[in-house]
Amino acid sequence: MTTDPSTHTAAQTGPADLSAAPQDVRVGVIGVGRMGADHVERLSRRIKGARVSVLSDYRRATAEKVSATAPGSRVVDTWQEVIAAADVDAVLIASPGQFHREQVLACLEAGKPVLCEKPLAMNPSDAYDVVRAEHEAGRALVSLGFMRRFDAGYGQLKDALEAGELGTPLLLNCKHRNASVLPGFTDTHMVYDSAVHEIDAISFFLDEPVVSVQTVMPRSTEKAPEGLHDPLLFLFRTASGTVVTDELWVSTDAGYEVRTELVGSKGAATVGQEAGMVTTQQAGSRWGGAVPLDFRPRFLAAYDAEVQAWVAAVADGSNIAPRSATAWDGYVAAAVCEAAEQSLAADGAVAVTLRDRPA
Ligand code: ISE
Repeated sequence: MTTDPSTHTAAQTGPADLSAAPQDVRVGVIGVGRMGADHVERLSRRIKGARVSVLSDYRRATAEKVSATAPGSRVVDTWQEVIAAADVDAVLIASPGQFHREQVLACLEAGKPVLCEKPLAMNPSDAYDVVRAEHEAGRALVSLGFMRRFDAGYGQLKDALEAGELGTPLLLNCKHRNASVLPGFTDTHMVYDSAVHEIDAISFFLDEPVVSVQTVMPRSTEKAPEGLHDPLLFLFRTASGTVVTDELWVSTDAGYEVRTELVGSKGAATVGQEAGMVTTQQAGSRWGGAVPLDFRPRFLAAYDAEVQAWVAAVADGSNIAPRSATAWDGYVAAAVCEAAEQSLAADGAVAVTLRDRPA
């Protein structure tokens, strides 16, 4: 990766000199908190063919600090300036979810490819606005950051399904554990922030719509933060009758664990678990090796693969990498999340209805 330390100046705000067109994809990053800073680090150190040129965060001091780690980058005051910057070829959005719709729409307006962290929007109607805008723009520009699609285990399972090795999918059993969550995490975050990954896994593995979802509340662990129902169990049913279970527990106090088992008519396969004895949900847990503490080390390779594939797609003009989640996937996830959240208060399953997919 080429970087030019001489261009690093946090105070510089004007567009770069474009007379010598750089080969690297110049990425503008919006939001450099936990996930955004992680992406800046990977773009600056591990991703080939890209560099961070411009970044912003609502905390200017955070932006300056992160920019100092990314040679050649500069800080601007607003996310609008990131998108508009002449030295930004493509945008990576890692701001809080409630800003995603507006920021992705602005990228579409500017005609710039964008990789947006999940969720695409906080409700299906907002997510559909993005689907419609992209359709009207007439160009596929939106990739959505469901990084598990780039996890090696996920890829193997997808390959096995596509090759017919497992037969007809009957059940997909998912387990998702976090050691802890950030303060302020609510039941809504359980759905839109955490279970949303398994909801996208349904689109990824089964490639068919969810028709209903039931959210079940077991008794909560005493480790759960005040007011949070933890764990939760989700039961999804797809159009063809495959049932998906998702056990989600986000305050284990132990480690990070994501396990996925597909039960097919010809056999079952599990990914996310190393061979050997495995103990979890207790201090000193073992998962082949040490259990990672959060999703960043667990999915480091998946995030790297995701961002590398996106950069390659931007460079070759296709803009969206094979197997990447799209705006449509983001809309589907939001529609299923909405039903899952409604089911928290309902007695039984809630139906999911999807709008038409633009041709
Ligand atoms: C977080 O936002 C993520 O995306 C992680 O992958 C997930 O495991 C965690 O539950 C979420 O809070």
